[in-house]
Amino acid sequence: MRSTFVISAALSLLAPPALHAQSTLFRPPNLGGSWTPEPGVVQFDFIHRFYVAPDAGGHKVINFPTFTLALGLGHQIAIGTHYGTNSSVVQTPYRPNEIEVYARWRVIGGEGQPGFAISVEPAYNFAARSADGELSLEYTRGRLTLFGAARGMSKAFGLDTARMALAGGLAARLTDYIGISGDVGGFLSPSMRKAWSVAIDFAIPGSPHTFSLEASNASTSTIQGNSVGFSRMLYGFEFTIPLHLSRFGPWFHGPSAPPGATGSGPGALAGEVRMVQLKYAPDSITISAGQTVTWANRDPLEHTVTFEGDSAAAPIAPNSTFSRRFDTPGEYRYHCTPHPFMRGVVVVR
Ligand SMILES: [Cu+2]
Repeated sequence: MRSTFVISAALSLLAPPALHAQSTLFRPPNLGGSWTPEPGVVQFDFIHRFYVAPDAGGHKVINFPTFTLALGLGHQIAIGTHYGTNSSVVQTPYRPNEIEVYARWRVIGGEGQPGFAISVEPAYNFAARSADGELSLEYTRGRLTLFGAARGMSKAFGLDTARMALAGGLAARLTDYIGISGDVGGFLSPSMRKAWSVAIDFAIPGSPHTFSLEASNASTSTIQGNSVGFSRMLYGFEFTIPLHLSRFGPWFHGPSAPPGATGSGPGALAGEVRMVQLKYAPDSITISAGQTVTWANRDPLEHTVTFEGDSAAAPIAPNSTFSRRFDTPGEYRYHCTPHPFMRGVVVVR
């Protein structure tokens, strides 16, 4: 029992928190998949692809960046935008600035969860002036996720042509930190070049970031850009940056009043739980309905008090407190998100 605890504690410290946070280990480069940031999380991704063109007297690097900015709204819904600055999607008239706005709803499933995940994504591409959409299906078993997508565009490439594209891919996690992924997709018309990609994906230990090294012939990461191959092979990378907005609370409130500290009646304090040496002390506290518990962080690192079903608990800075009032009798189990082996319970009578 004790050795199990020590092992699980050690593993929890080593486990990358990125694994379930819009990680490139769970998506091939040219498929949107079912990526949906958690509520209150802004996802910033940067995809940079390039080729080296022979130029007069030297070499010139031609770059194809796509920025993704998305916000999780809760209920598995996200809104966002993809912005490709050197797009080859719309050629007549040439519109290299390609902006796509989208919403995505993950109807079932979750990132890396076993079984199926399905998401729907309506979008609008301002360069093509086209209403686009993607229906995405994923199947995860162990370290492997398979992907399929059906795409529709009302005005593909800015031409007056509605088109459909299909795509498929896979992501295989060789370890918790390293994966490989790839995909192929395109229009049903055989005259149009298919888009493809291959990548090696890394989770950066101890951070929420993931990183991919990619090769692909697709220039932008929009529904249209992911559906057509360009005349050259591009190399590049993708870097994912989830921004938990609650982390920035101390900028505005000072470290002694972290966001997420729920209001509480000052006279109803029932007890204090300290967070010290990676433990809640005491780890079980019994109070009466209507009373408030305060957690005080006495460790030199951030903890959280995350109740079951509460995905966006705010970090509690060193020497800060968090209070919650409990009005309904019951057992309230909680843990620390960065240190999941830290567990406690509030019993309300
Ligand atoms: Cu902790």
